[in-house]
Amino acid sequence: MPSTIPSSDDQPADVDAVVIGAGFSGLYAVYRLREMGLPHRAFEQGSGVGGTWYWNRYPGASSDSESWVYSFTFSPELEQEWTWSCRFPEQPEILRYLEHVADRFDLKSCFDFNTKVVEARWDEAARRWRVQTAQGEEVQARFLITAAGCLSAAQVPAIPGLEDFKGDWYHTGEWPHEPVDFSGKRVGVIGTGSSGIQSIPVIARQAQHLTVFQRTPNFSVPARNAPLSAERIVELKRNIRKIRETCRWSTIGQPYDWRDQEALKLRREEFLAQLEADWQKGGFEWMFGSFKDLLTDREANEIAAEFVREKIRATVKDPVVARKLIPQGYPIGTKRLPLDSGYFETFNRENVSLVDLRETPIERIVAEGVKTSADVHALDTLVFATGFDALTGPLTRLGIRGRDGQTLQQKWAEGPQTYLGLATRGFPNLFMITGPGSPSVLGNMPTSIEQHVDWICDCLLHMKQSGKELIEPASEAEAQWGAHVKELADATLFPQTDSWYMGANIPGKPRVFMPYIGGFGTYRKLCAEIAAKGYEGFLFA
Ligand code: NA7
Repeated sequence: MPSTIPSSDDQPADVDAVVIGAGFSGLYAVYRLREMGLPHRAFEQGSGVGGTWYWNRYPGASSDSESWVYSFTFSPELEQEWTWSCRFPEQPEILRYLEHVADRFDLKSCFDFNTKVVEARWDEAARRWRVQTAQGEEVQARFLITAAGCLSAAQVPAIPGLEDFKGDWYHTGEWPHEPVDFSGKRVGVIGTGSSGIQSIPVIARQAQHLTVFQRTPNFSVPARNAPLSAERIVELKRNIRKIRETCRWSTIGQPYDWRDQEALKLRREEFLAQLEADWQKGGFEWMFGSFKDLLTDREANEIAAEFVREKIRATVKDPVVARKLIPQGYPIGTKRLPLDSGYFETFNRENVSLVDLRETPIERIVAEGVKTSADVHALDTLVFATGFDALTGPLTRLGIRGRDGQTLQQKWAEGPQTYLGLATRGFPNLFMITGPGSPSVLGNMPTSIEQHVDWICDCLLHMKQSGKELIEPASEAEAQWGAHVKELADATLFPQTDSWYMGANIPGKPRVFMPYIGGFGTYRKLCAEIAAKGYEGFLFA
């Protein structure tokens, strides 16, 4: 193991591993590294822990996974002592949870906060990563572990004139820490993805007037969030280990899975009755605990899509507004399906108006507000709920350079190439937690994260015990994995839609379905088998 050279602030400048990020992944990574006795440094550009939940403080921000699965499983004591208040926890509660985890396991001392990594360069001669921070420190590490999240590179679209706007503007993914007061304000929200759909009902209740600028109408399923009763909490805590075990082997890291049944084999009334029964449950189960052909068969999908369109028509009173809100032309579920708490009902409010940007596109932002091809919409506050450079963005912006100075952008010019979403050829000793090519955003994130961190740490232990210094994927293994990820995606309806899963929301980004869609349990098994076969597909030196 390397010697430890003290840096200016008495932290070692030569370590075994550098971890970037202090969200769920970074916290668990440093917990495991410390447990294994591997010297490490960890950097976080925010002033505290939380990752997604540190940055996404917009009104209504909430987990779309149930609280009893959207949390760590590594400590049974933690599971028993922490009590969630409701089914889908909101951002402040999740942040409190992550703060609690960090304090309980003394993880904050492992991090340098307010410290942004601006470059990580592989030094072939020294067999080290040289990690530079914006604060001017250089740390050397044998291993670089990215815990930078999948949806952390906020995307403000290049609409001309933003600098002229006289009001305040915010992006949901970089929300201020102090509450934003919308009372008495004319507010505009651009974007109707998950963040827009969560924030719009809350902002509408506060604002004098809310204008929603919608480019693509979205499907949404009711969350039916509710407080957890004392009895339910006791029951959940009693069964929590069993619930977690089911999540580990399920398709999307949830305690439910596809029914072993095809929708089109049912009579239509039976299919519709089941959709209705599942709709009443609320949450993702409506789609991902439903029939297994919903995301592979356009006809089955269309019946489910029409079921939701009917719900929108029944909810929105003004038929003209309802027509604008109704999604058409892409299969339901192939854009990230939002969960909502009164989203469509919000358009029945007197103080809410909808601008259909397909009819009247935004031309520019002006001092008074947003100018479309039809009007100037006067605004005091503008909210960009316009999403993220998903999956690859958080990694490419770290300034990672592998062998021969190659950047990740260069390597991934035609789309991300990875082996298992964990590593990429030409970048030795780099591990990506929930990288592109792994299930990541298609499942419950903490389940994905813990599996990746455990796999990486086991691999580091294996290398330590067997005296191996370097690891990277073999070219053939990486190519085969890429082909497999594509083949699985092509068997579904996902590639038919412009979505951030496909990189379609970022101008110039290659159109590639980025996550692994073969199911979380299958992926976990595969990763374990590869490790058991001596890390098949990886090259060691
Ligand atoms: P999304 O799902 O990428 O949604 C972004 C929304 O912003 C979507 O409706 C976009 O319309 C819209 N958008 C993006 N750029 C523009 C421009 N230039 N003009 C008008 N509208 C635009 O991001 P979210 O943050 O909502 O969701 C990410 C979350 O998914 C994440 O936080 C997880 O909770 C799950 P489009 O559909 O592209 O036409």
